[in-house]
Amino acid sequence: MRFDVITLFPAMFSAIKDEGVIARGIKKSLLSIHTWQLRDFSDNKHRNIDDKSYGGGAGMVMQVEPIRRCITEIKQKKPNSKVIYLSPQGSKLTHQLAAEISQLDSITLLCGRYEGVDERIIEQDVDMEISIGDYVISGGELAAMVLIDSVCRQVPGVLGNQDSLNDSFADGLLDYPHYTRPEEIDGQKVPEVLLSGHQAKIDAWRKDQALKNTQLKRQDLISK
Ligand code: 4GN
Repeated sequence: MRFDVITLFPAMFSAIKDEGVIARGIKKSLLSIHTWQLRDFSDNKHRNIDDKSYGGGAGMVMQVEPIRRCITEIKQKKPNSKVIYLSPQGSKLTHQLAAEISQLDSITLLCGRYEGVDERIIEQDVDMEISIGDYVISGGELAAMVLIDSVCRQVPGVLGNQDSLNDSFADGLLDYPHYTRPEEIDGQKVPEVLLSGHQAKIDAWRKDQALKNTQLKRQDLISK
């Protein structure tokens, strides 16, 4: 799967490209992440890509032309790339939506700064507007990285033996509790059943814990 990212801060993406699960996916040629410096698509010597907002008010708006030129260049390589804009106005990113996106071959992520992009980009160039949650952050980059990470976990081969099937939310429930050595610390014991070696019992306990966890912490997930 290929990601093309349009951003004013390409260096931020070293956070996911250089280490961890995504870096390994890149090494295995299952993933690639290409960043595009939007300023390279400016038409003036100052490399400006933004201008004042029509109607007034504080803050700058990202202009149509540089973004459209950049998308055109990406689509010369990947004509079917789906363009996603990260914004608080988007549909909420869920495990399910990440799974659907992971089926695509190529996506382009547009990262906004300032007051965001000219609305005509959203109308004509953007296929999907996605939000990572009901809060505002200073730029679309961190949101794009959250999306890339959640999508890449579900690309076959990126995690060892399909570990994402065990992720929280994969079955609509929260996770069960996890324990490792030592068996006892400061009087706190690992639940007996996990030491029993009886896998069916362990599976049943984990299922029950996941359900209880969800009931206790996220009643809204049960109601759905
Ligand atoms: C996305 C972008 C929050 C999200 C963002 C989100 C940059 N904040 N909830 N900040 O997914 C206005 C235009 C804010 C760019 C945008």
